[in-house]
Amino acid sequence: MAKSEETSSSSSSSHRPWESYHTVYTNAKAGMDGVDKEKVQRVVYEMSKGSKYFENEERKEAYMRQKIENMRAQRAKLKATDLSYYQRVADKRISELEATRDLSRMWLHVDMDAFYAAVETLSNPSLKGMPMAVGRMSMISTANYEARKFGVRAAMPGFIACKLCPELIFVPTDFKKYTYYSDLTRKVFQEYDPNFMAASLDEAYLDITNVCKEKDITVGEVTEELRQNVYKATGLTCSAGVAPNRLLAKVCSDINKPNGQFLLANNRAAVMTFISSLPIRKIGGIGKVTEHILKDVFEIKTCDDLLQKSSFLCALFSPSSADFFISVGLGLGGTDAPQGRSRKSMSNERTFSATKDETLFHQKLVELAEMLSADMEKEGLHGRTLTLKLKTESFEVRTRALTLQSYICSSKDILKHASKLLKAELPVSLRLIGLRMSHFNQDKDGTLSDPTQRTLLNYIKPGDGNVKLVDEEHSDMKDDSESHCYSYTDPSHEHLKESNNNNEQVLEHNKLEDYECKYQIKENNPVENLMNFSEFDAHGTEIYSIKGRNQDQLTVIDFSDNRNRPSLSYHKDVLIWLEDYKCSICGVELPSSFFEERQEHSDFHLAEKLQVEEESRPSYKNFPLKNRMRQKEAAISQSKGKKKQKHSPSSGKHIPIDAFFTKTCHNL
Ligand code: DCP
Ligand code: MG
Repeated sequence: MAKSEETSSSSSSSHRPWESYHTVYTNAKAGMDGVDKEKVQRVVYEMSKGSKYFENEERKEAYMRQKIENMRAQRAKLKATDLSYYQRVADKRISELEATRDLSRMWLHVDMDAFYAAVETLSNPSLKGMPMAVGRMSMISTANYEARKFGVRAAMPGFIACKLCPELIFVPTDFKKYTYYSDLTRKVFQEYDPNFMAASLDEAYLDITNVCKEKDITVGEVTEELRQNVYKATGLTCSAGVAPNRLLAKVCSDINKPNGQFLLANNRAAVMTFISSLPIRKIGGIGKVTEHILKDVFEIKTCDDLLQKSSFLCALFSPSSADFFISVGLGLGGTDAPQGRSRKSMSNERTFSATKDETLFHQKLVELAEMLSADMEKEGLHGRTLTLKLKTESFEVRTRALTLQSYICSSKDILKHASKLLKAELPVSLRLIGLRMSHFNQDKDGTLSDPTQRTLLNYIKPGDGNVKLVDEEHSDMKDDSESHCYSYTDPSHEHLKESNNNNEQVLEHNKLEDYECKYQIKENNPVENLMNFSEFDAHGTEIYSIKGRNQDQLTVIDFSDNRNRPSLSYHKDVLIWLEDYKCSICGVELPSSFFEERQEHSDFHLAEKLQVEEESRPSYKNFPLKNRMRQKEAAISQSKGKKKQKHSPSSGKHIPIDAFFTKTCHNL
């Protein structure tokens, strides 16, 4: 069938279904310019169709289409008078945002080339020149540039990569090695900017304004020198971009990858020229869904189009989303010195001989809480996310985290929450207990801001829609079904900081959901909005990724409620990002800036889990493989014929698509 589709002269997309099948791994990365994108799409499509992963992709696609239709309908309702009004609103915001432009700093974004793959090649030089991927059959963490020529890339399942590149060599991940090399690079970065911001193991932002003056050399020379020093220290190459702000610096570092650099002058004309033809997708913070909505509803393809269509954006998006889009159109981004951000977490731990002695555990917790509190006090820090680390007798490492609604610092508070986390684990035999505090809040002037002002938690009422949250008032760790909130900050999204909300009143009448700025969720139906925003959920354990614009947080909230899902108990395999970057299920490391890849990765685990659950059903096991395949084929051709007809809940074979929209259908 694939062949006839391939040779078909018809250009109709229904004959080439893969053309509309976009996953994160059909999106080009550096080194993939000459790749036959259609071939990659076709292989990905052919190899994943019929799988749970595929079904989930279809659900996401359907969800996105609905969003687009909603927006189109809203757009069609705008009258000429509305548009001229919103043009005035937009013009005002453009001039206000323009007034914030700061061209006084030079930011450098440095990103290692094919990082994990390059490290593996250092340890095994025979891999040099061979197409190679780091990861497993289930998922690839990265691929070297030789493999990328075949369309193989990070976040792609290994079995698909093998199809694209049969010669592909797989090397398993080894995080110790990557951390070691990352530390070496950071020592170099430190010499150029002691306050550099590490965005992940392989990338960092440096303010090189001062070092250029001190060394009295040009920006280009400093960049060249830094890259050489990284190479000397590690044997690894990196690429860099320099621009007047971090948002643009990140875009620039990708331009001459691998082993290259790109400098954007710090003057307005250069910035505007650069941004004018830049595709919106190149911007960190504009992912697949946003890209499609902007393209399909407003014909916005380049950053300049964002300015041209600013009246529509102001009319149909929340003020903060519109501000973000306009500031991208103006080429604005974060320029401030990241004070108070250098410390992301503080932790301590105690090792002892394995024991079940709960009195000893308590004693250790008291010590740890006191030490942690003292350390935090020394630096004037207050934190919201407390993580308990345990190592069991059998060396299994468990981490349990909770995010509070208010900041804490006292040993009493730390102990109270740590004890709750520990209690849920008892009885247990342990050999290590550790505590970590993260998610600090300290404004530049040292004052604490009010976390209740802008946290997502504000918009979720505990108990609403079976949502359970851990916060000061509502945590109930006695319950078997734990809940975690896990938050992290993405420095690359600093430009997304909410600016003023002058337009709030004006735009209030727009009933369009704010699909990105969840902190503007209407209080009256918060869960619904969250569901609308979440692009995936799970059977039994629901994980919602919410892209928060406030304080640039991306928050993953685990809403586990087993009442509605009796067949599944709370699973240990809830995906959270340990230490801000490690997948708690498979250990794959994904920096917080890879928002979309993280979603994709979560989807993958979700699909994997659903597949396992389905296959473990007695009816499934007793059903011979051949028949199962036939049934799958039949289901595919049936669904093709019926154009995405929803599965009936009674069919029992697949999770009905409706199940994923139950809380939102009346809203769509
Ligand atoms: N990574 C991952 N899974 C992803 C993306 C990245 O595990 N989906 C890991 C492996 C990468 C590292 O993060 O080596 C850095 O990510 P980059 O996007 O910077 O990719 P690379 O450094 O591998 O390649 P390059 O930067 O040259 O494009
Ligand atoms: Mg890299």
